[in-house]
Parts: sequence; structure tokens; C-alpha cells
Amino acid sequence: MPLRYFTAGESHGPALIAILEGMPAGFPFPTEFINQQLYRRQQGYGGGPRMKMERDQAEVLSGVMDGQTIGSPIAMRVDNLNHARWVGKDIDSFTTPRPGHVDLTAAVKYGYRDLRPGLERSSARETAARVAVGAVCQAFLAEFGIRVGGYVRTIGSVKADLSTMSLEERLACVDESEVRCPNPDASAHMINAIRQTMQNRDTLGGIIEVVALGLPVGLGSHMQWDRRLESRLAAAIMSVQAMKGMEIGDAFENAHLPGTQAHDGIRLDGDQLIRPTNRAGGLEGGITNGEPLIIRAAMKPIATTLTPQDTVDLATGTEQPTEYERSDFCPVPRAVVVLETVVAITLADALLEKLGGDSMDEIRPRFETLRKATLTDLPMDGTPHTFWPK
Ligand code: EPS
Repeated sequence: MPLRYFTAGESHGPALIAILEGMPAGFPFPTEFINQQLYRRQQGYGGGPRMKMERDQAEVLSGVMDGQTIGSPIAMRVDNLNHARWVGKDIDSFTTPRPGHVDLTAAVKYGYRDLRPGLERSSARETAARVAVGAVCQAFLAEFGIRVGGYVRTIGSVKADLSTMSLEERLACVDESEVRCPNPDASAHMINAIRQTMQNRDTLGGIIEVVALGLPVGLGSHMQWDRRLESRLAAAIMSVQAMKGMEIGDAFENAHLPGTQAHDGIRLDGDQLIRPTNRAGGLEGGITNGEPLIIRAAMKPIATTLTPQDTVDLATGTEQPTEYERSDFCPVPRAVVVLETVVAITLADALLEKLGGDSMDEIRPRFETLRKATLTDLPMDGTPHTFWPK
């Protein structure tokens, strides 16, 4: 896969670092857009006090000259302002693992004497570095008219009815809502549900939908398991902290239906092969089919609850209630930006794989020559043929 990225950094360490490799040369570097996306990631009702302390900004350390990418690895740094309050600080040991958190599994696996090293790296703070990478990929995709966006569908038991809104309408108003839900009524109910949850000293999860518009036909492949775009998107979504499930299109609903009701009929509109419905969510056989990509992801309610839960103090060997660590109450609205990020990275990778090339000058004309889903663009003439000819 042509695009690779890494992140490094702990939640309360000096900084987060991201390295993105594989971006072509000659692409206008979107510094302002990266910082806008970092800002968006910090907004959303249900966040914790940490978000008021940080002012995330990306400092670009390599890969860019004169405002353009030069094809070399792009390194970015996002400082943790909160680090100043933690450096050199004596802190109590933390030995009561939270159910559902990495605390216990990381401590067993790495042999830590305290739970903090595990939570420092597993923290969703890491997603700031990923959002910087994703913003570069989103700007790259935008060069080809491809747009990735997301919004909240449910928070706790509150579901938004979005059936009367087109995908474009949903994306256009998402940031007007404090919970990133395009339906204002549902938004108000979601805010109430989060407020109630905070009063109950608890946390809430939800379902986020991410869509990509303007995709060409032919990204991904059925030829090998790890080239299927479904599998690459699933890995990307499930790599985000607290994501526990995902579907493409109407996957879970389709599982209850007979085949004649679950698929999208293929029709002709002039020369163009079209699908009046999109239950497949834009992918067939691991390959984009030209319809909007639609992904839903299930985020668990985060594990850090003000109300104590059952655990064991690993230092004393006694059953104890959990101790509270500062945290978010409902990070679902903020996670929208993170999911947009990982989907954009996966699609930028798939587009670069399809087109090849090291510079935008090479890549742009190749995009124009991509095969279209039209009868004239397909070399089928109905000639009989022999299978496995000797
Ligand atoms: C998080 C706990 C909180 C969140 C954090 C994720 O941080 P802290 O422990 O410093 O209060 O705010 O998210 C971020 C810092 C961020 O930038 O997203 C956790 O336990 O995962």
C-alpha cells in the first residue's frame, strides 16, 4: 500500500508526533485545514476538562517546501500543553484497572508496575496526531473532487431520523450541532441524554456514520483478502479507540432480508450504469462502485466512569471499586472527526494505489483516464469464448 503512517506520543508527554509517508510531490500543503480539523476534533458536547486546556496546532517538521509537498515523509508535531502540569509531578500509584479499559491487559502484557504507562499511550489523545495526517489526506482527495464527512446517528438510546436529508445536506449542517447530529430535534435530545448521563456519573456511546462522495469506480480489489476495500476500512475504523463494531451500507439490516430485497438493482440511464438504491454502501466485491461510500461505526461508552465499578487492586490483592480518572463523558461527537480521518487515509491510500505516480503532475491526468461505469467504456461485445483453453 503506497501510503503509510505512524504516530508516537503519550497523552501527558511533551508532544504527539505523526509521520506520513507516500504523499506525492507537488501538492499544496493544507496547514490551515489541518489546524481547523484539529480544532474540530476538540469540539463537541460531552468532552472532558482536558479539551479546555489544549489548543492543538500541528507544527510541520519535514516533507514540505514552499508550501508544497516534496514527496518525502511528512512529520508533524502536536504539543500537549497539559504536559507542563505533569512533568516532574509526584503522582499516586494507580493499581485499580477499569473494566473495559486497556489498564489490565496492558499491565499483564507489558509487566508494568503501575497502570499509567498503558493508559498514557492508549488514550484517545493520540487521535490528534491522526487527525493531522487525515487532514492532509482529505485535502489530497479534494484535489480529485472526493469528499469525506461524518455525523452522529445515535447517542445512547436517542436515534436521529435523517431519512428526509440527502448526504450533502447532512454534511452541510453537521457542525451547527454541538453533538454533530444533522437533525436539530435529535441533537437537543442527545444533549439532554448526555447531560443526564453526567448527572448520573456515567458515560454514553453511540453510532457514527461516515460517508465519502465523488469516489471513482475501481478503488480496492477482490483479488486478495488484504486488498479488499471493506477489509481495509474495517481495520481503519476498528483501530480508533473505543470503536467496537462497524458496517458498510445496510449490512446488519440486509442480514435479515432475502437476497432479492437486499441488493441494489442495476439500471441504465442513457449510457450510464446506475443503481437507484445504495444498500451496499458504495462497495461491491471489495471495490468502489461509484455510489457514495457509507460506513457506520459503533462506539462503546468509555470505560472511565465517575460511578465506581468492580475491580481488584493489583497492589493489595483485594477487591475494590475503581478510582476516577479525569475523562470525557461522551466522546462520540468528537470521534466523528477521527473517523473521517481514518476513512480519508484509507481512501487516499487506495486512490494512490490505483493511480500510481510520485507527483501530482503525473497523477492528475491518470485520474481523468479512469474507466467509467458506462456501456461505451466497457470492452464487452458478447463474443463466445473458451474457458481455460488448452
Ligand atoms: C482520555 C482522557 C482524557 C480525555 C482524553 C482521552 O484526557 P485526560 O486524562 O488528560 O483528562 O480528554 O482525550 C484527549 C486528551 C484528547 O485530546 O482527545 C482517555 O482516557 O482516553
